[in-house]
Amino acid sequence: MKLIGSTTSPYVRRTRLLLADTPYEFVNLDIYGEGRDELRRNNPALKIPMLVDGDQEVYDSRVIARYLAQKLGLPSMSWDQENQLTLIDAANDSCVILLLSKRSGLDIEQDAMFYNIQRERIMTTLRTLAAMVDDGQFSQWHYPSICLFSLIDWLDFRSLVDFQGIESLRQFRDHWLDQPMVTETDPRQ
Ligand SMILES: N[C@@H](CCC(=O)N[C@@H](CS)C(=O)NCC(=O)O)C(=O)O
Repeated sequence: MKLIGSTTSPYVRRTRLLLADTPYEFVNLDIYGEGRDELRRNNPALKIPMLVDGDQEVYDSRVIARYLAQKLGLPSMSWDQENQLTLIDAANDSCVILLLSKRSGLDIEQDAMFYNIQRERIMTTLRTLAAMVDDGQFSQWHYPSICLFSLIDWLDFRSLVDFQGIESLRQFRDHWLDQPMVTETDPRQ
């Protein structure tokens, strides 16, 4: 299997953590720079991660996780876990939008509907996820925990949110730092 991604993407990191015990080839692309042509050749959606397993291409981390669960016999997710993943992805997508806006020289603090709804979504999803952490819903190292860990560590790395009031998310991140492949996939390296 070949995983195409980058070392900084939280969506790629979740897949790398899921594959911690599985041999595969990792292709690290700079998707906004010299790796963009290779990305264009591999995925018309122009997003990472994508997985290539023999003749089968799989786009999108969520679909890759389903593919791997089937292939490797990993546990499937409950509907509540699917909802957790939807909240994590919603926060993650809005934060990617903020990061790309910042890199484009746009003022993400401006009082404009587009940015107001991103900030509101980030706040509501992260508060809900922090409450779920407090409730013990992420007390095992399963795929939803892997995804939440990758998001929170990336938000911290990019300094994208203020953790005041949602400190349990950082505590959750700190709790899982010793898991396999966490150090090797640290985006700060
Ligand atoms: N739903 C996708 C989201 C993937 C995603 O947004 N990846 C970012 C990198 S963190 C990306 O490729 N962004 C490129 C772009 O938005 O142009 C997944 O779960 O794989």
